[in-house]
Amino acid sequence: MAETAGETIANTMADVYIGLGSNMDDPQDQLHRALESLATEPQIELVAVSDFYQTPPIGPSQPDYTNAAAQLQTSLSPESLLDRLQSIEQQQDRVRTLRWGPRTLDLDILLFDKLVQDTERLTIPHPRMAERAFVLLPLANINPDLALPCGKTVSQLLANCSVQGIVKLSEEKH
Ligand code: A4P
Ligand code: MG
Repeated sequence: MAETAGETIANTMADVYIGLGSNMDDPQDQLHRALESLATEPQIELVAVSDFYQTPPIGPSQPDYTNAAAQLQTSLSPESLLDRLQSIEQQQDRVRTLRWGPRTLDLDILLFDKLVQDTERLTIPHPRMAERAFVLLPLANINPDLALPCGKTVSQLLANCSVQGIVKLSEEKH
């Protein structure tokens, strides 16, 4: 809550975590470009970025991914944030063919405050995040004590995941 001219107004900024992934056309550069786009979006403040990780693909046979996570503050609704993320994916030539197939850029909303929602377009928390080391390891790099709406922390969930084959690529945190 903030005070202005004796009036109390609600703080409408949400604390959001997103997952970034790429396994085509210079994945590390794809993630850097996406982060630059996010940083210049109105109504989005980039708060923290994890290190980058090389991760074995889950799904059909395809090249390894580069994965990372970012913490944002935003006044956008979840649906408007998804619109912005999908337009950044389009700017970077994302073509949707095979489910879980290779992609230049995937931007997923992982957590949006403590929101739990399951609509046709948007499921929050991201439905598969709790069992995926390629999501949890970057998140733990930002904040291992971050709690999901289920009450478990990122580090507790990570303890039940295999991190085999995952390699830290670079120190990106800022
Ligand atoms: N959608 C629903 N909830 C969300 C959300 N929380 N965030 C809908 C973003 N989108 C959400 O997504 C399909 C639809 O999901 C969207 O139109 C949106 O309305 P998409 O990005 O077009 O397709 P996708 O990413 O192929 O589908 P999906 O099911 O989200 O895939 P995943 O689960 O993200 O898996 N292996 C490694 N190592 N690293 C990876 O990053 N990624 C995937 C994709 C597979 N294997 C991987 C990785
Ligand atoms: Mg996706």
